[in-house]
Amino acid sequence: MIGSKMKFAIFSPIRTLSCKHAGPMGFMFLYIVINILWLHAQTSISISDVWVNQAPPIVKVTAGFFNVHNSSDKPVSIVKITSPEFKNVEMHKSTINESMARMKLQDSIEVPANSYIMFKPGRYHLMLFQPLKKYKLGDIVKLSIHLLRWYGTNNVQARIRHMGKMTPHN
Ligand SMILES: [Cu+2]
Repeated sequence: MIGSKMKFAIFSPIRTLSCKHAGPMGFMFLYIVINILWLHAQTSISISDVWVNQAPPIVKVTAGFFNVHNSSDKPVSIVKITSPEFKNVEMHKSTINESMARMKLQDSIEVPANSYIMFKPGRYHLMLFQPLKKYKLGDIVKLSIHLLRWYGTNNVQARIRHMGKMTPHN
């Protein structure tokens, strides 16, 4: 009866968890699962080349860019981006429709398995509204990239750069 023994070995921690008086074994099991998921999430998503455009002082909105690489075998979605240094941050996608450049608010952006997405002028970009202070070239601003479910949040630092004449919407 090896089969039933194995079944018990696999399902008993789950049964322990669903039990009203979850014992130390149940907590240990949960702790291990959370750690495995956390470790997996930490190693599967990497953010690079993060920068924010230096807008003229009177302009209350600017654009931000980065690359996101998903090295896991499952798609991972970016669901929100926040910054303590801007009142609001949105994710946008630029498109050209009947030779008119438009942008669309994105509730979430999925990074396919073993792939990457580049946020760059004319494509995906961040819109950062109402900076809480003035920034000069080379300054650092903080961004938090929130991922779906247990993938958690990546806190990154963005450098203030100048993107020249190119706007995120063309
Ligand atoms: Cu936009």
